[in-house]
Amino acid sequence: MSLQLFAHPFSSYCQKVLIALWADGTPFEYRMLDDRHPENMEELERHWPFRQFPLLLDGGAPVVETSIIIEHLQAHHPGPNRWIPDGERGRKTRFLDRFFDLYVMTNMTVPVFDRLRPEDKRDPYGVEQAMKRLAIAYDWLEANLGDGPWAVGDAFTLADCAAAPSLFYADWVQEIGSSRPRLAAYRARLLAHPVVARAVDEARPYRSFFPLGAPDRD
Ligand SMILES: N[C@@H](CCC(=O)N[C@@H](CS)C(=O)NCC(=O)O)C(=O)O
Repeated sequence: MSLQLFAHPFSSYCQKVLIALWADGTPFEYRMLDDRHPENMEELERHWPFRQFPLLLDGGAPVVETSIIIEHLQAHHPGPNRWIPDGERGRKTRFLDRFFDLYVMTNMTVPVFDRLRPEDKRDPYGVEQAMKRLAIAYDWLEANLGDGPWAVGDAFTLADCAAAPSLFYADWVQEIGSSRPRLAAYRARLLAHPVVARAVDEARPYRSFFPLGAPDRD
C-alpha cells in the first residue's frame, strides 16, 4: 500500500508527522503543497475541505489529524518506534501530545496568524491572552516534565513528535528563557535529535516567510 503525505516543510504540524515517518524509515511520496504544485492542494481539498495539512493518503484513503496519522502509522506501517506505548505510559503520552498541540502550538500560532491579518482586523487582546497562556504552558512544563531524556522517559514517542515543532516555533514567539532550564534543555535535546534536525534543516529555506521575523539562531 503506497503512502502519500500532503505537506509543506515549514509547517509545524507537517513536521510532527515527518519526524515519525523519518524516524521509522517509512517510505512515502511527498506531495508538496506550494505554488508550483497547485494540483496537490486541489487534491487535498477534495479529501479534506478544511484545507488543513498534513494529510496522509494510505492506498487512496485519507487520514487526517496529526495524532491520528501517527497512530495510524503505528497500527498499519509499524517501524522501530512505538509511538504510543501501552498502559499508563501511553495515557501520559497522549496527554502530553494534547498538551503540546493545544496549549503550546495553539497559543504560539495566535500571534503568528494575527500578523497576517489586515491591520484593521487584528486582535491585540487575543494575542495578549495567547501569550499569557503560552507562558503558563511553559511554566507547567518546567514544573512537570520528567528528567527525560524524552517527554515520557527513555523512549521517543508521539509526545516528542508534537513537542519538537511546537517548542521550536514557540520559542521564536516567546523565548522560553533561562528561568525555565528544564524546558530549555528539553527543547535543545529535541533539536539535536537527527530527525528533528532534518525537519528544521528542510524548513530552513522558508524562514523568511515567518510572519513575525525568524530570529538568527537554531
Ligand atoms: N489539528 C490539526 C491541525 C493542522 C493545522 O492547523 N495545520 C496547519 C499547517 S501547520 C494548516 O493547515 N494551516 C492552514 C489553515 O489552517 O488554513 C492536526 O493536528 O493535523
